[in-house]
Amino acid sequence: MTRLKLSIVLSTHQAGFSAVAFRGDFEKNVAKIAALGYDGVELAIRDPALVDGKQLLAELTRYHLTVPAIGTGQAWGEEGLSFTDPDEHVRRAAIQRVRDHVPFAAQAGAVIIIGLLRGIVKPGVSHQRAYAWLVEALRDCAAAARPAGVRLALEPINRYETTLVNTVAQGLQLIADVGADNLGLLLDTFHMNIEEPRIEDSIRAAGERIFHFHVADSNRWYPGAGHIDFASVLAALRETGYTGYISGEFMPMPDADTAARQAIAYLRTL
Ligand code: LER
Ligand code: MN
Repeated sequence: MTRLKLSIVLSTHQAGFSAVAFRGDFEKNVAKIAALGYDGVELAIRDPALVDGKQLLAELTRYHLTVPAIGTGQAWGEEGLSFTDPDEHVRRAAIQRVRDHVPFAAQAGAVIIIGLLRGIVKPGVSHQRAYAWLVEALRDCAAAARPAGVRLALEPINRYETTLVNTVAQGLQLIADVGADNLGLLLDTFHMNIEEPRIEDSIRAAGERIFHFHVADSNRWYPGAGHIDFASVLAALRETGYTGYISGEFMPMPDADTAARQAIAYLRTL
């Protein structure tokens, strides 16, 4: 059996999001991640204008690390950008931000993650209206990414974080409504453990539309620290023919180094 390709989330700047495994001090963390045996880093980038993509890639290449995915959620968390804000300027800025990620994503060979950047249904906005904005925005972003060969991965996120697209079934419906072949799903075991009746069945349903995969245990600690059956979940993922990365996105508990070490030690046993 081929070895799982493992990556871990790393932010290029300080960020508030607690599931980011390593924060700050980029080079030191890259060295640590490589030494632990990870194959890649998933970069959380608030604004690509703030990073030197060439330099980033050169540094990662030195450590033989790839970049399977780029996380965009900090633009929501720190700037309030979203595809579904009632203010058209905010929606436009969110779309532009995804377009801005395309050149570096193409260079890195990374998928662009659409997580919380899609937003939530804001007060005074109907679900239908928000959903229509979301479809429009994804069409725009997918069309901008396609010529560069870049794919977008929409992440179903649990009900406590968003009211738009919580389940895999809703994600697949959205993909059908958008109608773009470079739009797929990012599945996250933490969210699936809350929303899906059976995680393995949802993985099978998503099949070839799985463009990226996040792992955290039921308590959002590193895999192995909670009660998700990762042997069964990853077997279902393999059955779909998925050859991408398994990316660790969990809380830095009890501390970031221990979590990163425990995660890879556990996942390598599967
Ligand atoms: C991002 O990948 C994610 O899983 C969200 O829960 C961020 O809040
Ligand atoms: Mn996630």
